[in-house]
Amino acid sequence: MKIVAATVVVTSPGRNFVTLKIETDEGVTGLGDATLNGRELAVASYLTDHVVPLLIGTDPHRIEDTWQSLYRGAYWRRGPVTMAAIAAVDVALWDIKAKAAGLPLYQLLGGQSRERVRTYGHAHGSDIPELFDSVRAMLAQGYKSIRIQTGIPGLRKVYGVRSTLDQADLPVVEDWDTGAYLRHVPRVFEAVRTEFGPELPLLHDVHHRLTPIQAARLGKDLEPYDLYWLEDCTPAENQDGLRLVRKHTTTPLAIGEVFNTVFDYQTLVQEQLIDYVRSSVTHFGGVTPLRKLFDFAAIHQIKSAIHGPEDISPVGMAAGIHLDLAIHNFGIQEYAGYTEQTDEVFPHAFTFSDGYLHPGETPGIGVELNEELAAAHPYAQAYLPVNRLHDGTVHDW
Ligand code: GCO
Ligand code: MG
Repeated sequence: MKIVAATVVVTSPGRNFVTLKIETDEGVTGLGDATLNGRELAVASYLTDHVVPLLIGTDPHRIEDTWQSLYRGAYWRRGPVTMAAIAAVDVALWDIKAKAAGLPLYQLLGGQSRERVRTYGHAHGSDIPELFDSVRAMLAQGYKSIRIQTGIPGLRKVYGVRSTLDQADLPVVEDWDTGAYLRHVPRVFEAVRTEFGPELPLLHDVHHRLTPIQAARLGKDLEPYDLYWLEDCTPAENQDGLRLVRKHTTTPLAIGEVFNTVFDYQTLVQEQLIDYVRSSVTHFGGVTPLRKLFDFAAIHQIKSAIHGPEDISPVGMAAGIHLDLAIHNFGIQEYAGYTEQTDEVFPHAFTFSDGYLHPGETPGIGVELNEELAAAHPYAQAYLPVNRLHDGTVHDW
């Protein structure tokens, strides 16, 4: 089998997605997700201008070799643009291999280790009553584990609180006050536990905003509310900082959605400073390296928790769900769901019901791209917000 064409499709059915389609001389095609929220066209160009010419004429079955040649052959290693581009190729090749074998991808990854994939969804409210309504709505949709995000008194707009997308044609400016946040969040969890009882698994995303000592304090303050995890409590490129957090609190920690390679996790995993690795197929270079990360994490009793916001396309999501079903050290899968418009552009075999996902039995990853419909939703420039302190200083978003 030979690759005869590879094309990049940028479509915006409500938000931007970048998809790579690889075609072979035997008529089997594969799809890969290359969406990097807010920097989409950089990856599209990386693929079209620099990667596609290298693929034409090669054997799509040589996934490991292709991955290594794109990673090592670029000389300039790592980084989100490079790794999203490599991910798209990797997933498209796995899609082709599994279709050629007539098997859903999870069968090539070792077969299922469980019947279905547990998810968590997002509840949010600008205040506690609004948050309670949102938790009830999530429970009604079947979710069994729920991430809790709320507004903070005195702040206009905080990460995770609006369901509409945090995108705009210029970055929205949000405001931040660490003291107000640290005082408020434990009260929120106390209220949620009182209302919804001790059993519901609850998660919270700090979104990289604290120093290690502040994160340590928050982890301690939240211990009575028994969180499933505290996510991205610090900007974790400072891996050493997690030692301090870990010394102070038993609240489980999840980190890694902005990481691109296993090297970003080296200290965190080897010293067991975290409990869940959060990378997605799309931002980590594909199924090939993510599988290796999960095996590395497993040795240290760390579980998977694939990043699954709306800005991972159904193609990237599907690839993740196949991994979730197959690996032994699965933890939980984030699932924000998709709009009808997105589902029409990307018809998929994976299903969500009763709080669980299943990748389906369609050969490959089980996602198609409706190219006509995709063309009807052209790219629209969009940025993530920026975050500023009250004196105007830029803070982590
Ligand atoms: C999450 C994430 C996302 C990111 C988004 C940025 O836990 O789902 O933090 O909400 O902010 O993916 O593009
Ligand atoms: Mg997050």
